[in-house]
Amino acid sequence: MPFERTLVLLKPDCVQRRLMGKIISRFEEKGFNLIAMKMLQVTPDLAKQHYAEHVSKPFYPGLEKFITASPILALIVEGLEAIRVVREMLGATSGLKAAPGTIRGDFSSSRQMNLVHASDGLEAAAREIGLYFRPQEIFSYSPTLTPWFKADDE
Ligand code: FUP
Repeated sequence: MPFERTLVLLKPDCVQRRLMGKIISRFEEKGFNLIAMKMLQVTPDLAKQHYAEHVSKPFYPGLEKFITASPILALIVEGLEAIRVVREMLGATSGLKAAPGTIRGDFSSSRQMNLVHASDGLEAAAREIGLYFRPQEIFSYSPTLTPWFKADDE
């Protein structure tokens, strides 16, 4: 099973609503490793790079205004099949459609203010990690509890 890294952003609504701790706890409790973390203010330029596929869409101006409005917390989450599993933990894009039990399903009732971003594939994860972190800001370590979260051959 692939051991992957994925970029997670706790968006401005998450920081403002004081939900960072709760959401970080979900990833920790699941057994993922947090290997990088940084608070930053997204600039319009970074927003355009991050959301390159959406820049020409009608909803983009509102999305840029939202994502640049207040600081965010960027994280790198690492673990087995982290890209797929973290996306599933987030739930559907809109908090109104996301299943109960998912982060968006439990805490969001909006399509734009959906609290969290996570990379949607290997290529996106590599690109997005590069946008937010320099190599020296990423920590490779083996948490001592690892043998209690997965078998050696997993
Ligand atoms: P996701 O992969 O679930 O984060 O969602 P998308 O890549 O489809 O969309 C990126 C962000 O644009 C979402 F977080 C929410 C926002 N968005 C809108 O604000 N309006 C829309 O109509 C669609 C997406």
